[in-house]
Amino acid sequence: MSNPLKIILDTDPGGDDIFALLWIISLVKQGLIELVAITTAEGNVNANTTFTCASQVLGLTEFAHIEIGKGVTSTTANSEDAAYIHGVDGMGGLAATLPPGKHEYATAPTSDDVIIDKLKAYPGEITLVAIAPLTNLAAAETKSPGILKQAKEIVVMGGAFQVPGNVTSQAEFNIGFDVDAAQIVFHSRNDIVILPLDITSQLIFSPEMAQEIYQVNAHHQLAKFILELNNFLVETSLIYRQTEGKKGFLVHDAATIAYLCYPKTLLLQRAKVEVETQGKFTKGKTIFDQRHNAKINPNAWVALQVDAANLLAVLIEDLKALLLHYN
Ligand SMILES: [Ca+2]
Repeated sequence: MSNPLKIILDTDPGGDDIFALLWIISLVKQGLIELVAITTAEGNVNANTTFTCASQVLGLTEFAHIEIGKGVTSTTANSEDAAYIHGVDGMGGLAATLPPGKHEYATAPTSDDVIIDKLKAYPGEITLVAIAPLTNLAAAETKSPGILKQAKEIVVMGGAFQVPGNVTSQAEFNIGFDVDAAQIVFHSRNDIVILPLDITSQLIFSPEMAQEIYQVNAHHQLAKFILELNNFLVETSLIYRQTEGKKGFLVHDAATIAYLCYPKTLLLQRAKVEVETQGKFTKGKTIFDQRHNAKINPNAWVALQVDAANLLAVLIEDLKALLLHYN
């Protein structure tokens, strides 16, 4: 068996972030992934809250030994957070039901420093999984130019190309939150992998799926957490019209893990992606030229098709496998 894939998860938990993290932890338990560190970011909720949320979920899953960075505060970000979807604690009010996190925010390193240190320690080996606004990655690149080229690969959940945005009619949340950071990251190398709303808006995780996972080990606190988090997210997703009226919530961030471990569920296209950083009506829009003209200098691989049923099926099976580990 080959060595496990080294990952840094850059995240702003956030409900779908938590599902992506639990998927990673299942794959760690299966020997396929090594979680090197978590770098939390401002986004869905503020930096202190995303840090605390990540720490509590790591505690719940017996992974409290994993290092957590605290989010860089962006000077250019100008968007509202998404507490209306995820709850003010980033997890639907469930923070109070979990043991307190073991990580200390005041003394934690900042996320950009964690990214720089780890990429220098393992050049070419670490995959950066970026499921938050790209503030931390851009800060690392600005502080240490060229550092992002030291990642094995950078996999981003963000953008919207042939579908509407979700924070404005044009902009997806992670890109729209910090447009300048996104533009820096997209120009840092020529093989950024982008999982946009085009495919993640098809990933509707339903209450029945949560129930199926819960039943595997209903007595474990993690099972109840998954069920209750799902219930909360389903409700807010319906209120804010995220799922075309279907009962469920969108596990956007989990698409990154599917790309890494179940690539057959996705079809990607080479493209030169730009972020609209100025537009009066279109700020935060992600763009590539879709005309049939010859073009050169692509910087990205963009997923535009997904086998959603298959992706959700493997996510469910891996979360069931995770719960069985705690028997
Ligand atoms: Ca996220």
